[in-house]
Amino acid sequence: MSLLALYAPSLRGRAHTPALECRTPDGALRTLTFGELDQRSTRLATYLRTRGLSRGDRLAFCLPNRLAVIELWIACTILGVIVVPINVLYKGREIAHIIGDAKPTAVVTTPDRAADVPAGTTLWDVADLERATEGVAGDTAHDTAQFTAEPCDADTPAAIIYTSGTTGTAKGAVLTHGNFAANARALISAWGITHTDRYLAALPLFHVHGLGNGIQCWLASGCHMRLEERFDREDALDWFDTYRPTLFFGVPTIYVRLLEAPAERARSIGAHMRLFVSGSAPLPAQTLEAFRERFGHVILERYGMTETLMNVSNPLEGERRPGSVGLPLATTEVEVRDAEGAVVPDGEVGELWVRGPNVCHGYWQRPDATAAAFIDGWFRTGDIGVRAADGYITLQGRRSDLIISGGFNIYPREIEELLLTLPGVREAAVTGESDPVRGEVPVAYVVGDDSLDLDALAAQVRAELASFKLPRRWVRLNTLPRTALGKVQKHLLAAQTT
Ligand code: MCA
Ligand code: AMP
Repeated sequence: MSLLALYAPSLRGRAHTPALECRTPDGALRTLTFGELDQRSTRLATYLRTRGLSRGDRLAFCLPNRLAVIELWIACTILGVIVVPINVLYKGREIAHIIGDAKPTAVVTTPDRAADVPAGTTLWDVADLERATEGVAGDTAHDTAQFTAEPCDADTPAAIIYTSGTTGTAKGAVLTHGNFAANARALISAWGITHTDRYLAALPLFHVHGLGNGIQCWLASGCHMRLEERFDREDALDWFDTYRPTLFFGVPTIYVRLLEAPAERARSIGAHMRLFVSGSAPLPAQTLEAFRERFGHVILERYGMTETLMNVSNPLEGERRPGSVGLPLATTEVEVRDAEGAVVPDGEVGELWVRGPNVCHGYWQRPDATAAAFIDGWFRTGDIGVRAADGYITLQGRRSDLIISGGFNIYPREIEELLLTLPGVREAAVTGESDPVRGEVPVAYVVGDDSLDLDALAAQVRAELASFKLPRRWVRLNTLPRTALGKVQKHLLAAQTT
């Protein structure tokens, strides 16, 4: 089994077709065909096997976007090894939790990140893997001619991707090859993706938006991809001008940034684009409208989750309704249910339950969490929404107090639990405050004793949490507003300043 066979029929007969362009370390662009990608990934798989990896093992990576991430993904697929992506912005305790839970054989990263990885973890320098992939390691054991791949079927786990629940502790959603394939098929069909598309990839590959939608749609359609290390508002317009993509996936913050484009440039970009897709966080109707005016495109908004990949999407043809995430994708069923699990009539608010080949089977070694989330084959999303009589679904919030900032998820409970361990803090509550660019940002309300120093507290938190989780505002209070039962009334916090 090779890349070309894995993604047949989209890649069959396309060994000499350009597959992607990406940056070399010195910033130049490098182009690879599907055949070259195939050979390189097989060489990497051969090398990984010599390092002891075999079917069912986990291999984590903590890397910004680069060619090696894609080749690692393909090599692991060939070997039946389960990939564990780690957000590059994570710090020690966040990484330690994932490693302690998934127990990967090794973490592939760059040496500068070694200090963030807990002592005792096996680290593999990505540069070594890259040398092996290039075939310059000089080790005959990397002879790909001898290589036999592991057969992988739809139920074979492909990745464990960590996502938090109301507990604030991240759980690993086990996504299978069948989940990724079903998701890619549904999106390719819904969004009309073909081998003639040119996909500009700037979303991080450690989340399912970039990995599950981006990489899988690229391979399963055989289109062309330009991979960038990360979205950069200074460079993004140049990428659009020079690469001339037809397809782009972004989070709302990215679209807010793109609105900075001068009118003429935006029009010219719009002229060669076919489709802009947004997801991971609510796209404000004003952003949708401003973007339509500037770029001449109505952004297509869709809705998904790590556990389910994509569920609902506005249509390619037909109304893309502002504020709505659209209609269920072809192979996904979506129901709106009440607290007792009964389906509610159209127009009434409830929790979205989903079922389909895109939905994961459960959480890594968490039968309790799996049992709580899955009922009779349906997955309870925790998202609250309403279905209109014509089927369009509008999200209205979540059961938990998730904050989404720039498309990254923040669970207040995680920050609150950390604050309570720090000197001088007696009580802490974290809420989201709306922000014109990021959508939401976290704000911390703290009750402390005399020793509490908010500046020192902020510095300690900075050392422990990914930058996007850092509270943007700190408020010191004498008490937190609580109900008679002692539950913090978070909705009253915004009105409190001292
Ligand atoms: C942000 N930063 C990063 C990255 N993204 N650093 C390294 N690599 C990244 N990929 C850091 C910056 O260093 C900076 O840190 C801070 O974030 C803000 O960066 P800035 O340059 O001001 O960026 P921006 O113009 O505000 O844009 C931020 C962004 C980023 C590019 C939109 O938030 C982003 O990539 N979001 C996408 C998240 C995503 O893929 N979510 C999908 C989750 P400092 O503050 O220290 O200076 S999957 C999901 O939700 C479901 C399944 C779904 O439906 O898709
Ligand atoms: P994650 O935990 O990263 O899988 O994030 C999934 C969550 O992102 C969903 O449960 C939703 O709450 C949110 N989300 C994804 N897409 C959208 C969207 N288009 N609009 C609003 N929220 C979204």
